Amino acid sequence: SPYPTVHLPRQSIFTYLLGADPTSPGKIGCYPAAATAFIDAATGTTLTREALRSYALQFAHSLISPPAPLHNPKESEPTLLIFSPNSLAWPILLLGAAAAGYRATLANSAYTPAELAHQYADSGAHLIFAHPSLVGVVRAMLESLGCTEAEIRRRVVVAGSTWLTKSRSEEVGDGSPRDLKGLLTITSFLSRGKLESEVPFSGANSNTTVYMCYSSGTTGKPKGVESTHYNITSVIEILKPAFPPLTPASASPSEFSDVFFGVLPYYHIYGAIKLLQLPLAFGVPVVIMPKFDPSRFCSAVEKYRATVALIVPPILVVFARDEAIARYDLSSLKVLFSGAAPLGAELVAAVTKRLRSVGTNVTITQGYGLTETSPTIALLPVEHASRVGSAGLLLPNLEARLVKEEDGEASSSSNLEGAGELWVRGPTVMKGYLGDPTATAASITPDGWFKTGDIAVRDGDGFFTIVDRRKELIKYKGFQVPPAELESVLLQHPDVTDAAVIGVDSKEEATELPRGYIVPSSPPLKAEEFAKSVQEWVSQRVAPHKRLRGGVVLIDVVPKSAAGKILRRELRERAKQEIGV
Ligand code: 4UV
Repeated sequence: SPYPTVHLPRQSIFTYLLGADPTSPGKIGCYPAAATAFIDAATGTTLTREALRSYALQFAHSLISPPAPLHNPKESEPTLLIFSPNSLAWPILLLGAAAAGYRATLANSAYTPAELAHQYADSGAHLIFAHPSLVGVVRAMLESLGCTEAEIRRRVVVAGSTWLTKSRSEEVGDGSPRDLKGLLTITSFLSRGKLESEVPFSGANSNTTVYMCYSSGTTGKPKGVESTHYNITSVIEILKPAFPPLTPASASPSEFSDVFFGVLPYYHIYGAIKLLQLPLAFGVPVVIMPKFDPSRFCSAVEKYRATVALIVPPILVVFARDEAIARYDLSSLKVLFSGAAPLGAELVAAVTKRLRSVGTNVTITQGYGLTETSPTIALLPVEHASRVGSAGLLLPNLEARLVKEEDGEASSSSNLEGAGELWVRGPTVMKGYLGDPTATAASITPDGWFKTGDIAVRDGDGFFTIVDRRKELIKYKGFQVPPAELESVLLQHPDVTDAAVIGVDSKEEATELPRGYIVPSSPPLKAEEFAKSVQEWVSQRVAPHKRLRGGVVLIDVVPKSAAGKILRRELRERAKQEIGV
């Protein structure tokens, strides 16, 4: 990295973000206790730093000594699963879990019962904190695993945020009374006391796992990414030098401060870090909104005078076209930070021009990272935003190599010239994939290099650009779509004998679309109708971001290597011809 090395603390994320120093009363984590930390855009309810700390310690207390009907993990690693759209409950649950010494696994709120079952079973979660609107999915999942009603009641807590917002108007629904019946709510869960501070934590504990987001990595199904306290506190420290200077909130809400805003989901590491923990570390308030809607987004920017918005490229597509842009005062916006997928130069130019035309002088820039690297690896500093398309400079304390395919893994000749697979080493590389030493060994070398599966180039000034992906992963609007998962769904179709799934580019939506290639068990009479029916069949079985929006194509045989590996590159070439790109 071109940046000077920074000092990295060995603290729990709870102390790092919300520590109370007896020598500076009135401050929490070096900012005023009364300063606003989170704002719910739908209701205007705010959570100060003090309230967040207090609720988190209450939550930690309840986790350590759960009420009688709830499951209390005694032997294995205490783990909870959070299944919720963005809400004010998230920072309380995440930081409270950390204060209690729990691991938290964060599940995509669009998951079907089957998808959730994989993460629930794989993570070994003892308790599930579910948003009321998602309790039906949780029930169906637990029932599919053979849980009785009594067991469901011992494992599930209903965790919306109406107890904080004092209003029933959750943007995402309240859940059906039948699903909620008999379950403990977060309010009763929290009502019995509070820890004074987090459970004892020493520097050695900083290598314990605190979060487990799920990522398919370079191949296969989603795996639990073990992120440690040290990974998370380190990523925030190394991001600091690359971030533009920000004005923290004071104790008086009327004074100017920077304001973060975005709809990045908190179950994804990009949102959990950049839109939750990083702003807390910077003392900057965050406006929360669970779903992207152009008018609501613009109206919230106007109302809360948001200065920094965190986004993914498809949101820029909307910005380039939607008339809401012109209806609201967006002049407070200074920076749009994109990430999670490639950012096109034409799109940046179009949105910059459009926003300027409505009086908003905004800089669009981007970061690059992976769940496995906690997540940010590189960031394009705002002052270099004219290098559109570049993922920016390697963050401090990180090392990188660009490994050429022909060099093989053991090569020592890999350097930073030319295109190669980006390998990184440093304090933010995950501990490993939960319970999967084989996958861990395949992605982290014995001397600590993590293989991103992305192909990058680096220019003479040290700026990296991601040019391709070697791994099989598909990204739909920034969300991971593991082809292996869709292939196993397709193989369950009674009339499909073999299947392969790849991503095809949609310039229009600034995303990839999953496209299925299937071998029918017998030639169908109407090929097109059959393909459509299979596409529909998959849609009914997977979360919306995994639908085969790129189409389903019938083929005679799935191209495979001698070892039986799907030759995705051949299919990608074929798709280019079929689609004409
Ligand atoms: O594991 P994951 O789902 O993780 C992410 C993390 C995203 C970011 C983005 C900017 C940040 O500043 C940040 O802190 C976190 O998406 O998917 C990882 C894969 O997504 C692609 C790439 O293929 C990764 O291996 N990807 C992520 N960011 C970019 C990207 C990017 N800026 N440009 C191109 N591809």
